[in-house]
Amino acid sequence: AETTNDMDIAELLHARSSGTQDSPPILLVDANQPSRDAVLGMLSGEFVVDIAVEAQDALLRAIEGGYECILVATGSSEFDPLRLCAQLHALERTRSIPIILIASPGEERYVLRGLELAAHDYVLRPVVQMELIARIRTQIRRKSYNDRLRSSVARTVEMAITDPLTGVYNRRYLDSHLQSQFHRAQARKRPLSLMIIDVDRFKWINDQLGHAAGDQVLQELALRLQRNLRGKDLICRFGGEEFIVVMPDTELADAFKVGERIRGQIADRPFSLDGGKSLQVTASVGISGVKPFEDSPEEMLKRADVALYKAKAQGRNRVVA
Ligand code: GH3
Ligand code: MG
Ligand code: MG
Ligand code: MG
Repeated sequence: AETTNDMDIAELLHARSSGTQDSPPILLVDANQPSRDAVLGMLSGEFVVDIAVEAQDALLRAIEGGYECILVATGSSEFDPLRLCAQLHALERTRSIPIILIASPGEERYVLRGLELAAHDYVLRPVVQMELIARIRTQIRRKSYNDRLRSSVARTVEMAITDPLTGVYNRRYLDSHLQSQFHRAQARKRPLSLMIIDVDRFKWINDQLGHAAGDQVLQELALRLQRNLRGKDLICRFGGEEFIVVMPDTELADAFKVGERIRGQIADRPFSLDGGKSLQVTASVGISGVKPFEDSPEEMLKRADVALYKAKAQGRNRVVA
């Protein structure tokens, strides 16, 4: 993981010093034809320029156009440039596109408000070709750097909280998630349940069929869990062949039903292994619910573990709450 990170950073630094695409697409929003044609003439050959003459069209194009930069010209009665800037900033899809205002002398206060709202830079009329091109290029470079930084950070965070074998969350993430769900449940007096799922005789699977077969069982199990739980339930691989599911807004009795359904989803259909082989797998499930006022995430985990131990002692392939 360390090396991947280092490579990402090297890549970032490289992206910063070298250029990006040859003619990046940009959007020019200007309701005034002479002013529009003048700017268009300055930029042709440098950039691929699309045009919008009013705000609604500009928004639609900005959402779909994949633009590297948007130029918004003031001085039309057709639309309010600052309102457009605010809208572009409010939309997830367009937020990261840099905006450059094209304004007239005397509009400095207006431009300042635009910079506070969402615009990244501005030029004053009469527009100087070299300056406008340089400012656009600077914004495009900055955007490319930010985009790469953001996706690199997202990848790093994802790696830190994901179990590489199964793709579900890892124990580190469970700890922080369970803490916050626990406090949320207590503060709002909402139920919260926790389920531990442990594969029965997993050591036998590993010893008899090999570690790779064991890994396939874990992957398939993670898939079956993902398919049979709600989006707000959090699935995590807690250790070897143990999975934990955190179920917000779920009473113990309902969690028990979920546990039964999952136990069935595992036991009722054989797991497929490499080479067309298949394997009957069962799991035991231990469940606990939050106890208001006198409880902690650690206590919840402990109670679920005790329940799991009972399920094993009673013969496995069962749910105990
Ligand atoms: P029980 O029914 O009591 O749960 O029996 P069990 O064999 O499942 O329990 P035990 O805890 O004794 O064995 C778990 C085994 O899981 C031990 C270890 O070899 C194996 N294991 C742990 N992590 C992994 C992994 O990432 N991949 C594979 N294939 N096996 C693992
Ligand atoms: Mg065990
Ligand atoms: Mg086991
Ligand atoms: Mg175990």
